[in-house]
Amino acid sequence: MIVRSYHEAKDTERRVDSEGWHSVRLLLKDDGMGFSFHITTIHKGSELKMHYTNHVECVYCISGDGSIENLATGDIFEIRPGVMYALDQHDDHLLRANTEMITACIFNPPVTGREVHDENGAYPLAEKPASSVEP
Ligand code: 9YT
Repeated sequence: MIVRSYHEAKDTERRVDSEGWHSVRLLLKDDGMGFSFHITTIHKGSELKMHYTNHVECVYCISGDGSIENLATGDIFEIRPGVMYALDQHDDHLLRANTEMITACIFNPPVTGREVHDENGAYPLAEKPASSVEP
């Protein structure tokens, strides 16, 4: 069993800061769960373009409000406490925070710890999937 406190983890290297957000990663690849689990705070007024081409992610809004735009379709959804979105199609998206927004996020495959977005708004894969290994 793994038990961790956000309040303790937030002052360790589990906290990652980047432009417009910070995140406390409570479960990582090394924990062997098959997913990672993060409490991510989006700073007020941030507009984050993200495109997780290597991961699927779901996000649950705990507090704050904003919106998510699906950049493939132009659809915009309001985000407020109790709303979940799942990027099941590796959806290219824009997240806007009207206020500070606190979210719980799950990534599959799990992140390893220090990832921040690359120029395309993606995180690299920790390792290539078995199907892409060259003979
Ligand atoms: C809500 C959101 O954008 N989540 C992304 C995950 C977060 N940036 C992290 O922990 O890397």
